[in-house]
Amino acid sequence: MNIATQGRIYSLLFAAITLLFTGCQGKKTDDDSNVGKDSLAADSAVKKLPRPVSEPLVTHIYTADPSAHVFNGRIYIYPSHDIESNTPQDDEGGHFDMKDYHVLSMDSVGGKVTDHGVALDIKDVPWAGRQMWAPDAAYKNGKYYLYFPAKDKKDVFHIGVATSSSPTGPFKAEPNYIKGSYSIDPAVFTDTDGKSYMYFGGIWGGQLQRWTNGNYDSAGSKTDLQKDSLPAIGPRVALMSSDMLSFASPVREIKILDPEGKPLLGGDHDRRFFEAAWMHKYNGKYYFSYSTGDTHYIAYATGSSPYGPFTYQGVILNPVVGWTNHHSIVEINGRWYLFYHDSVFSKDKTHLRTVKVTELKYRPDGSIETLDAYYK
Ligand code: FUB
Repeated sequence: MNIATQGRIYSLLFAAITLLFTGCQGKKTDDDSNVGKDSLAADSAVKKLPRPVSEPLVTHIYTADPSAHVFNGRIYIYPSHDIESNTPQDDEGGHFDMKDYHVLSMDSVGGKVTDHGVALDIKDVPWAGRQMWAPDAAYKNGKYYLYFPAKDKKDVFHIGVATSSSPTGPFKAEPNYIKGSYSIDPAVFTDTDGKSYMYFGGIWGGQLQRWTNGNYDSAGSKTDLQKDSLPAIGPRVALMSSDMLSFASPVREIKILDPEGKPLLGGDHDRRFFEAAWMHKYNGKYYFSYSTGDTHYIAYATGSSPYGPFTYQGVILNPVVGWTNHHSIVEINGRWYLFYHDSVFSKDKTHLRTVKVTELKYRPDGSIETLDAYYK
């Protein structure tokens, strides 16, 4: 089944389920917004949507794929900047045709959110052709680094890096993408020993299934390996160089195991990795979290090394309105938060999303409570 068909079926199912909810659309938080006005006018559809537990951080632009960090005591969010585009919807997400990044910031969760404007534009990235997807950021050596996937001029995804002296940019892109990088959704994690790692990859439109031999196979599958009884494709990890501009190790595939120690299989769509990697550390343990894509969960797996293997533990966030589910997890003043997105604000235009935040809770045994983005 292709991504568009899956998306339509999922939207229909979700609409049916949400008829059971009596809630109404969350109110807009920004009266100056021009975004979503047309879609909000269709009131009957609005009533079918579940009532969100969180409001969008901003509504004057569409934002998605939030990577949140605390730098110098302030919260910075590095999202994708979703736009309406003329690119027709296709099986590989061509309609996610984003062209720049904005940085958002706030001094506390619930505080005023500032949009710092365009931090990097695709026209200033020499190697990039189209589709600036989910970014991340890091700080080291007095510099801020913006990591971002984009398709090169041959339509192959790679991961680029851009630098700035400020967390809000503007960022200056390196002339070429990171050598050895491929696919999408970089997440850069700096461990307590100062070493930084990039986690990345995404199947289907993210092209990870076309890199099984270390080279891009343009004739490869549009979805996955199509071998359901074999181990699923794993996300990738590489050690970052000390200047944060390149990989200092070969790219490694990460193993995600079931609780019996067996690799999750390609057919296990409820649990296998799809895209949207994130890494955080809690009580000395490594928590690798990710989206299951076509089953729409944010799931997590834990391990004792940044390279894995990681053992599947459960779901952090149940499916949200829209096809994609993407997140980041960050500690802010001793509490933990999940940044995520959904398409409630644009209703079922799944490529137009808004970024949200909610608190995340650990149980005493270190497991994470499953969150719902909507009131029941
Ligand atoms: O925003 C474009 C893509 O959609 C991201 O790279 C994926 O993680 C999914 O959210």
